[in-house]
Amino acid sequence: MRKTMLLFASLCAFSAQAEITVSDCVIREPAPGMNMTAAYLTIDYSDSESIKKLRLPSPESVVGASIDNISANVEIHKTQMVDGTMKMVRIPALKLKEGKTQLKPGGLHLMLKGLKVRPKAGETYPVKLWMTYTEDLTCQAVVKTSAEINAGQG
Ligand SMILES: [Cu+2]
Repeated sequence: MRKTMLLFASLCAFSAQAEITVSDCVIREPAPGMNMTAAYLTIDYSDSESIKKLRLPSPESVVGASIDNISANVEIHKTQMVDGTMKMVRIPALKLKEGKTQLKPGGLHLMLKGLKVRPKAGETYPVKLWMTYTEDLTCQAVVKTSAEINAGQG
């Protein structure tokens, strides 16, 4: 399955030049005793004329992610109200709309499960986002404490 997608992605990447950038990559320092944590980032996407001409069967999407040094199991989560409480729900893919898509506390985020190492505030790790059609995106994520992340929320 993954192989087929990679082949398709590489064929399409040849002709489709979408404008996609990733910024503000942050990994939350895991809480004591927790074997998982979250990562946040902002994706800025615009369909170029060349990608529109391809008449792709679905919007460009993030279908997964890897942060090899930390976790082999990264999921895309959204946060939603279920029976009166906020719950995290796994989604199979994150469809991109024109403009900015923010992964942030209390909303969409990457969930890093089964931590191989415990990231510490101040460290940086490469994050790779798996795309449906275009080349994988990468960014350097900075590890921040929960206090730092909460303070940056404004
Ligand atoms: Cu989550």
